[in-house]
Amino acid sequence: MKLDEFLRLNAPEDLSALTLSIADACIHVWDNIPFRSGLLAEVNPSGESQKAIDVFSNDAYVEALTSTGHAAEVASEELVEPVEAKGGISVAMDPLDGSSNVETNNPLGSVFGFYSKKLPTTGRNLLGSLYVTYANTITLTFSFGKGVHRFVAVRQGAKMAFELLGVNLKLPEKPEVYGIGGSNRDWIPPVKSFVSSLEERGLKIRYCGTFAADYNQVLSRGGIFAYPELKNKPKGKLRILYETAPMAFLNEQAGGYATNGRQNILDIEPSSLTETSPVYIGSASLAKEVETLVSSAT
Ligand code: FDP
Repeated sequence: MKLDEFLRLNAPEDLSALTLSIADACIHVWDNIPFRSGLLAEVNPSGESQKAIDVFSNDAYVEALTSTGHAAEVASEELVEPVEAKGGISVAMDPLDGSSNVETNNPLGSVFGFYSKKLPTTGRNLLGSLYVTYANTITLTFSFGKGVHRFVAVRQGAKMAFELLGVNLKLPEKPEVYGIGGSNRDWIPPVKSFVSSLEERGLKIRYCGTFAADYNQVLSRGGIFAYPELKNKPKGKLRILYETAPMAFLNEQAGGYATNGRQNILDIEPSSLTETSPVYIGSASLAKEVETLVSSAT
């Protein structure tokens, strides 16, 4: 089944239009990756160096989302202020997740949250979320609150189309993989002991440095991804609005749980667009276990 047909049957008009605009734009972004991997002089609002493909993907998605008429604003990791528009849905996005993987040709991603309220706001106001993986194929994985569904890009003549890969995806019962960001020497003690116990239980380490791609394999294989509280970064690295809340929403729809170590990521009230939080996300049993360890240690 094609993406447009699936959305016509299973999603409201506004979220369908936003999703279809992302489906078109992500092919355009993908096509441009080989030509746009040089560093620009500017830094983004979070102080990281921007690469041409970061700027390009930001502009491509802003244009695609606002032209649907359904975006009220588009906030982006690459923008200081959101772009205002006239629709009803606030979109928060990381247009190119894992940009340090551009030069090495490792997987990249894009992450989108569709909120019913003006940003910043809590993940409880998410209507849906979606992430793209650019790897050996391009996939779109999304949830609008009724299950998690995945499509893959396939060539059709001169164009690409998205074909259904799976509906109502659920995290497997038995967790298999884990990936933890940051340097091992900076992990707080409960994270260190949690990781040792994952090893003792035979889980395999899998980490590529792109949140969307690292989470993607947790969704398929079961397990946990974390960008934890670090000794030198108590609020972790990943942004609540653009990254952790959208993924937490989708992960919950897949039967999982996501925490900052003390509370459900979806309950956090971010006070700024760029606020970060530690994240432990994936199989519910493991995310709850690490939440207990972290919260009882401090
Ligand atoms: P990047 O800075 O390369 O865009 O979004 C931030 C992020 O990537 C995540 O995708 C990824 O999980 C994390 O940073 C990787 O950080 P480390 O390099 O510190 O592991």
